[in-house]
Amino acid sequence: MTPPGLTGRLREAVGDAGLVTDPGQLGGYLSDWRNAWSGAAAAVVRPGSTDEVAAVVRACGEEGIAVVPQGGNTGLCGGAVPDASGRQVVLSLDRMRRVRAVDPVNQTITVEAGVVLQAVQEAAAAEGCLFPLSLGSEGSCTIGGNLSTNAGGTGVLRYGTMRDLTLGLEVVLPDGRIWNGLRGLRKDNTGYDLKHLFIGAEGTLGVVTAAVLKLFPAVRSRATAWVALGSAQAAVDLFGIVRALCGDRLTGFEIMSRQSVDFVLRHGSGARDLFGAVHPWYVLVELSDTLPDAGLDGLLEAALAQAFERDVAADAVVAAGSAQVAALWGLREGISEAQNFEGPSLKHDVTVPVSSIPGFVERTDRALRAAVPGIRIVTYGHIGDGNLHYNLSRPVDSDDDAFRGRADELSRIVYDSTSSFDGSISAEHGLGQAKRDVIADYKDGYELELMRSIKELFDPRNLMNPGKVLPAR
Ligand code: FAD
Ligand code: 2HG
Ligand code: ZN
Repeated sequence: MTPPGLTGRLREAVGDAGLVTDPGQLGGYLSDWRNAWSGAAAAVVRPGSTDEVAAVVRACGEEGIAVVPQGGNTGLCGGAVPDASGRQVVLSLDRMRRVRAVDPVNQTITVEAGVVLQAVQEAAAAEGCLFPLSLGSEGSCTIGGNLSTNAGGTGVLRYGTMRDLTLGLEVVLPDGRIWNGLRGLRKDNTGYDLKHLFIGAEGTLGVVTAAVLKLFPAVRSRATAWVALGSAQAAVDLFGIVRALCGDRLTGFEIMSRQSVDFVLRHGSGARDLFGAVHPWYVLVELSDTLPDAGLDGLLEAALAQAFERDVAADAVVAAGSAQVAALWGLREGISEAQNFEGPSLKHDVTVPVSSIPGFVERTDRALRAAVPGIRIVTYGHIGDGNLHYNLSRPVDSDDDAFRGRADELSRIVYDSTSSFDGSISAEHGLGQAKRDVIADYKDGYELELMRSIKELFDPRNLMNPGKVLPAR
């Protein structure tokens, strides 16, 4: 039961503007965008400042109520969704949308946690700088969510993950105290680097309220190619060729199986195939440079010429103009949404060493096809980081529920295979509630015990996003 005084205390903390009570507005906070997870809540609060966040966390702590931090709610493993008890409070950062400072000389930007990623990119661009994190969900996801999932995306190859892009944090701890670690320093060796504990913690150690992020010089030229390939091995070989020739200018290297592209061609508006023939695999390669006229098309063509000479590439097109660049990225970024039209998507977000990708794909595909003849394997992702979204859709003309019923068994096949290649079962989306139990079978027990000790140190009463990340005991 919700403590009787809770609503009054929360209203005191955030005012009427920060308390959501209208049942019509609550729904969006209680389930994820795919409706894969849903829950109930004692209240949804939307604090407008760090002090208000602290007041909410303190009030909840005193009433023994758990807090579920939420950003754009675009996460893919149920981390921002409350449980079904109706006793948790959802704390949305969606009113904390201030860019506090941009410092082009220090190459930093200080933003509140609820700022949408695209708004950070735009604020950086307005100062002639680049904030390089780039995700398909960038129009809705927030910096707090990006930090808490250590988001990756399509620029990791050149710029790293959110962890690499962060210099400082401000966090409200589970006891309501505010840790101000908003330092914009590139060097700071004064003991343990606490910010790294909160990055990737999926809201289980505290509520991130603001961050100092790294900026980079603006990109002034790009070249983008779409390459058809006969095998996953050819994609890895192409990666080696382009990287050796283009070095740091290689900023994106994304793979898509034909099955993935087929879904976008079927469901994406205006999507069209680029080549006359059908190929098993495609790669999107992107080069970028800070010089306006860096000769990138020529460089990319030289790399592709080598790939053709070595029989690595089957066909290729270098985009001519921004409309074609957008169309190529549309084919890539449209996969996640397009798969939803084909029945339940069993999502797996794995990494293995890049050199193991061909072996992983071959072995895992074989095992899955033996288990479910006709299964549609939707493999795509950030192959330059060794990160595959190895998603599954049911066979055509088969039953959604029957496929859902086999989800654990099929995920087990994918994860066992990942593990046999020394990989990780979550490359960038996190564990949330989706993988919090299965991780116990794939992570060293001592490592999990250390994680539990950290959780207990910060949150001894288990009131900060409980039921996420750590396996149930
Ligand atoms: P939410 O979904 O709201 O929350 C995610 C987790 O962070 C939850 O555990 C939540 O409790 C916690 N959290 C949120 N805000 C805070 C805070 N202020 N303090 C503490 N904890 C907090 N992810 C990638 O990494 N790479 C991709 O390429 C990528 N592409 C995507 C494409 C699409 C189409 C979609 C829908 C999602 C994609 N994602 C990707 C997943 C998702 O967008 C990211 O994980 C994103 O970083 C989540 O941000 P959010 O604000 O929506 O977080
Ligand atoms: C991407 O890279 C995202 O497109 C989403 O990480 C992956 O929906 C997915 O499985
Ligand atoms: Zn991804």
